[in-house]
Order: sequence, then C-alpha cells, then structure tokens
Amino acid sequence: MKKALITGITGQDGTYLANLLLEKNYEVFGGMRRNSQDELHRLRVLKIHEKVTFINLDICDQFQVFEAIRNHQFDEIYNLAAQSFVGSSWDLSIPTTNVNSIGVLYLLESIKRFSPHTKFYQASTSEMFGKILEPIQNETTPFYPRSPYGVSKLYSHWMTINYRESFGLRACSGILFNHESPLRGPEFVTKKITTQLCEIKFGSREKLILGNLNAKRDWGYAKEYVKAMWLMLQQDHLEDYVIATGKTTSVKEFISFCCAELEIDLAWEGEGEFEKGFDQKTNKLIIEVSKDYYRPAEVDILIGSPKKAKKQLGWEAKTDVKSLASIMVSFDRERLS
Ligand code: F7E
Repeated sequence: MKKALITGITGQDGTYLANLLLEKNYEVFGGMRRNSQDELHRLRVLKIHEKVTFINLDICDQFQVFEAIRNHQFDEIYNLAAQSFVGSSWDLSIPTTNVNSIGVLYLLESIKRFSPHTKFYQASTSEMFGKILEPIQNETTPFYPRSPYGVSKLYSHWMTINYRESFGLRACSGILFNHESPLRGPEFVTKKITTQLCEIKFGSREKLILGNLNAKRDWGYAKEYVKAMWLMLQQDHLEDYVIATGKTTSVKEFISFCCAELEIDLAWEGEGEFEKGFDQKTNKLIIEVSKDYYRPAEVDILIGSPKKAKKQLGWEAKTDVKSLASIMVSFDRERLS
C-alpha cells in the first residue's frame, strides 16, 4: 500500500485527489492546521472523511514539516496547501508568500534531508503567466505574474525545478489553469455565480454583484485535473506540465451558460462598470458590477495548451465549460432548494 500525503486536503482539489488515491488503494494522509478541524465539509460530501488519516501539519512550521516527513517516509507528497485566492493576495501578501513560497521550501528541504525517495507534486498555476507573453501558454511560455499570489507561486515553481536539477529530487509541478467544481470555494467567481444565481432564482437574493465581467479564463473540471496530478508522479522522469482545456471563456459567457441552465432570460445593458443584467421575465435588475471587486492588476485572458499532457500523460479534459456550468448549477440548485 502506497502512502501519500496531501497538504491542503480540505480544499476542492485535496478532496478530489484524496478520493482518487483512496480508489487506487493508497493510504491517504491529510495535512491539516489545528484550527481547520471544522473544514471537513468537502470530504463529507464525498463520504471520505473517515478514510483519511489526518496529521497536524502547518507547512509554515518548519519543524512540523521536518518531523512529518522524517517520521512517515511518504511515497508521494502532493502540496496543495496555499493561500489560493488571488483577490486577497494584495492585502495578504506576507501570509500568501509564507505559505505559497516558504512553506514549499520547507517541504523540499525536508524531502532532500530526510526522505529523498519521496516523490513531490507542487501545485503551480496559470496565474504565473499573468500578463501573457504568448497567445496560448505552454510549458515554455515565459512568465509575467500580476499578483502577489502569482509571484509567490512562481518562486515555488522554480524552487521545485531547482531541487530537481540540483539534488535529483523526484519533484515536479503541474501548471493548472482554472479548475472548478461544486466543491469550489464561494469566493471564486464561478461558484459565486452558480450559488447566487440559484438564490436569485429561489427568491432569497436580489442581486449578484461582480467585478470584471470581461476577464477570460480557461476553465476545466477539478475532478479531472487531480487525475493529471497523480499521472505526473507516475512517470519515470518527472517533468512539469500545463493542464488546461485549450479554450477560453469570459465571466459574462459563464453567466449566460448558468442563466440558460436556470431558465433565466437574461439581457445585458451598458458597458464596463455600468454593465447590468436584467431578468427579462420579471424585468428585475439581477446583475451589477462593482469596482470593489476589481483587482489592482488584472489577468485579462488565459488559454493553456494541454498538448504535452495529452502526448506524454495521455490526459485530456473531457468536460467543457458549458457542461461544467451545468454540473455546478445542478449541485447548488439541489443544495439550496
Ligand atoms: O477569478 C474575475 C476576476 O477568483 C477569475 C484560483 O484557483 O485560478 C483561480 O484564480 C476571474 C478574475 O479565479 C469577480 O477578476 C469578476 O479575472 O475565480 P477567480 P482566478 O483569480 O483566476 C488560478 C488558476 C489559481 O491558481 C487560483 O488559485 O474572474 N471576477 N468578478 C471575479 N472574481 C471573483 N473571485 N469574484 C468576483 O466577483
């Protein structure tokens, strides 16, 4: 039985990955900070909260990391612990850097010293491409991060490469583009849209207030993306991969897919911060823009090339963004009705 540690196990990706590894008969350990005990709700949705062995682990605590890695001698470690909300990273730049950058260094250093056979997966991100330098981003596209989050992740991306090249660590990064699901946190735009549109439909909310409606993202289904993480660690030579669908969609288009699912007949008026969405059946204003949700520096558009992942890992995205919107709306509709 292989032993895997998932840091950030209580998040969307941690939950889906734990489920996948349990199906593959791994002994799954979940790293949790002491104060996150109440955050098992996602694991409960998949009914796996009693199948995971939890260990007290804050990756910002150097000694806890050293000890956990020395004592358990894991076969694989998936580092999904992060301050992952880009929007907060300007206000929280120091804690974001501590967990997203320095925490990763503690993990790499501990593996090097105490458990060099352990394979290591680092959750890198399309946010490292930021102000894109190539229209379609692949593994060789230069980076230009636009947020403290993107910068912090770029540090850990390069550190992972550096430990692989300098010390022969079996470590790699998945450069994952946006990936969503019913288990997505409510602060991210897709989940905010699906939840709040359902509430509007059921009459418990009047308006959905958003930021930049024109931002475009390459959105895939998280449940499929965790499979790519696992595949990366099963290769003979560990390398970094872009994981994406290869298609981009605006926030506004995502809203339209969700409205169609909910049979909301939406009409738009105005532009930019004055853009508004009306329900044509009820004549009510249901969507508004607020500059409060604008970011100090925006990533306008991202499109990833999944070619290398398809060729070398045999991985490709199966769920398109419209089906993803449908899956998320169905879940929220059921939950809120
Ligand atoms: O924003 C725009 C916002 O917060 C998407 C994280 O998982 O994916 C995620 O980062 C876009 C941005 O995700 C609202 O300005 C408009 O352009 O859902 P998001 P993200 O920032 O792309 C990457 C790959 C990660 O690695 C991150 O950890 O939507 N937007 N109005 C809004 N965004 C939010 N959150 N809320 C709004 O009201």
